[in-house]
Amino acid sequence: MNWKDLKDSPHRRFNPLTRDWILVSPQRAQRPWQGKVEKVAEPPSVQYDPDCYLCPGNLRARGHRNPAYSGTFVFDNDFPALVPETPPAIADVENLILARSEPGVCRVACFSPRHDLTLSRMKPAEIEAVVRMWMDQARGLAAVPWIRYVQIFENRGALMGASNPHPHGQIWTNSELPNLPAKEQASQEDFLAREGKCLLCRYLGLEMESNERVVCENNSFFAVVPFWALWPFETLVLSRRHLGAFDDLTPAEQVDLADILRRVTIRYDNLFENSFPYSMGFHQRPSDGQPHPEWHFHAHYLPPLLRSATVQKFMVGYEMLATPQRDITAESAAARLREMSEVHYLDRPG
Ligand code: H2U
Ligand code: ZN
Repeated sequence: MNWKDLKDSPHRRFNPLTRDWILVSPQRAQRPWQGKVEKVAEPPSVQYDPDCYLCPGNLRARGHRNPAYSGTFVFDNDFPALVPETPPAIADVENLILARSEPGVCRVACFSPRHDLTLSRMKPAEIEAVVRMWMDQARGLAAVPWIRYVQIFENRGALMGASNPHPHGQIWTNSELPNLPAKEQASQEDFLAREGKCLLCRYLGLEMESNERVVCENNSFFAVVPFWALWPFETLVLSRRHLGAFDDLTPAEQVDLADILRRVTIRYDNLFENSFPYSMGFHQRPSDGQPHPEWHFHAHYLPPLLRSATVQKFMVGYEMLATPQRDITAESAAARLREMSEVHYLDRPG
């Protein structure tokens, strides 16, 4: 059977970053839907919300007042999942009841003072300022000796559990490598040792050759629907150059990163003409003082919407108990995203 036939019938695809398999069932995209209908998420209509705990000048839940900020604004999470002054402790009963204390730092990063904006509707220069803020945060936190990993991410939309539509992301840091970066690190390390080259540099080369799953590109970055995509319109943003971390971005690459994030999120919003929900985050080399030549800087966009603003993907049943599965192929998702306009539907003239 050749690849063309394989594409239309059930098959498994391998994720070389996590070394997991996913099930692809392209024929199921046609099935009727009588399930849950989600409410269409509309962006807020006001630039300032007196009740928003992220808007400039407002009081937060624990009594701190936000400054009258005009660009980005970062603060320590008032309800952090991890705290720096966690005392070291270990529990270990026959490797079955096993626990370790975990110190960390959690921050909230506002992208804009405007309550009604999203990254997709901010100006290029404003998104570049967000990229520089991420770089400063990554650099500062990575310099803390016990911090081994800086995870920068954004939850967008109530569907993804974001508590507030005000444009913001989060930064969590750990003293240990979190699960997914640890898996990706092991795969990249093995690939480099075995093949003598970087896993994601090589993968990007293959995507550039086939051009089947590329969504958009600029001088420094590519957005592709990865071959092993699990979420319906999942994308992977890859640097052309072998960068390891935020710290390695040149000024031109900072501008290009802002550009590709803007264009990917505009395409997302235009897909169903809503404020498209997703979780996204950057993966970069750990800050453990090692050179990590295997690490290739990238961002994952993991959006749950499947067929419309009201039909989303859930991980249930077989997926919770056996193997995750998707109905639309990475190739058809990439084709849909590729044909989307790069003018945001709310900013169309007329
Ligand atoms: P999400 O919307 O991405 O879930 O995150 C918002 C974070 O803001 C959340 O982690 C924090 C919550 O703990 N927060 C504050 O730090 N101060 C507040 O006044 C409310 C929410
Ligand atoms: Zn706000």
